[in-house]
Amino acid sequence: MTTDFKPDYSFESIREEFPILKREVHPGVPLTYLDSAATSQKPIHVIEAMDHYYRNTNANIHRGVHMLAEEATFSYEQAREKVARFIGANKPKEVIFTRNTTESINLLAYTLGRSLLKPGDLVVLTEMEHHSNLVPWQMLAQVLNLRLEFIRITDDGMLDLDSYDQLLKQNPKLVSFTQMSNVLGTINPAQEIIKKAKENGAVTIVDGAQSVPHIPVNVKQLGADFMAFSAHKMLGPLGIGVLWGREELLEELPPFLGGGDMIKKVYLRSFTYNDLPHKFEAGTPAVAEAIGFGAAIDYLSSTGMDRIAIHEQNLIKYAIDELQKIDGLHILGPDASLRGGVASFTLDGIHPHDVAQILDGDGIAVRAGHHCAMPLHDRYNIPASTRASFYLYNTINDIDVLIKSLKRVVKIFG
Ligand code: C6P
Repeated sequence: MTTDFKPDYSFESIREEFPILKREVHPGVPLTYLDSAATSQKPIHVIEAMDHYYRNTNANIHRGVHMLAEEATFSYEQAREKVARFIGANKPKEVIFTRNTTESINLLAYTLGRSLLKPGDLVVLTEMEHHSNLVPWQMLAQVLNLRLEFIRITDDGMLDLDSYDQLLKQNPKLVSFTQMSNVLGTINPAQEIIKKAKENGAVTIVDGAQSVPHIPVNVKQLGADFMAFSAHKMLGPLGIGVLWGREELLEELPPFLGGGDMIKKVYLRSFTYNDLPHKFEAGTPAVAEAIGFGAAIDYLSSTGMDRIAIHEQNLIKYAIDELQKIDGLHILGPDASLRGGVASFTLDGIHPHDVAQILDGDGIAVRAGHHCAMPLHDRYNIPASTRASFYLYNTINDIDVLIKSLKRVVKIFG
């Protein structure tokens, strides 16, 4: 270690609770997992909660009167309550379980497209969006003839709020943006963006896929109308995500998918739909995954989101300091103090896939490519980047391993 960084040693012991961190990825080469922005690893508590469900309870929910069905329903609804508390929602019924952030945003595009939005309406997004918060709106724009405009990003990876002010003068109906960029790491001033949107009468959607796992998020404090995020990026299982929405807005939206559980009465030619949240949860849901998600939230809450955010702040500061010392390495995005635990970079003359391949030889998992944010990479005139991303189980040693391996990459490619 070469800076005056003071590590939080209590985070070292957390690694013990993540079984996968003990494995070797090549003979004699331990795993250094720096790809948590893609998906996080799972603590033993989450794995055991899901295992316990399948060994002891497995049943469909909201349908049976037998003991197993009642237990499964109770645990599923308890997970919803945990999510609601975690994000400061008013009521559990404001939490809709979906498959992931992508499905949550598609749900909104589909239902807002059938209620709020009309041909010619303006939807404001940003240039730093993940494809999941671009393509659903592009698809809807094709059908409804909407106008899409974008808050610009500055050369150092911040939102250009002057360009936002200009767009607000055109009275957008909807403003949808990421709270934290999965490439730049930038933490956007969500409260300010939402406040301005509200003053101009626009509905707001926050893509919380990268923020909810890493920083304390309170939807009431933010003042947002809707927020989307995924369990798998916050220590929970794959296959379950959340759409949170203000009750009165969710009430106004039409249902999304049709089928079991989302109905009240069905006739041969018509139906009436169920109350929130069931109106948006058609078909048998991911019950074990909801229970695992609940266990993940217990884990994050007991660790403390404030502490996790500070730990990641320390890691990213150290990482950026060290990365900057490598010749020909260019970091995308703002100063460490303005971002979460994500560092994407390019190396002069070396393709990100070659970088990632050599790092993999040293047991290091990073992501290389466009990270599902092609327009963002276009903005910086680069086809791809290499991304290292951190979570509560990462340590200064992980970063030292990364830096050593990157120096090897530079040496190999001369
Ligand atoms: N980003 C990454 O490696 P899903 O795939 O639906 O769980 O999450 C989509 C999504 C939406 N918004 C943001 C800001 C995201 O980062 C992601 C997922 C991963 O960056 C996988 S592409």
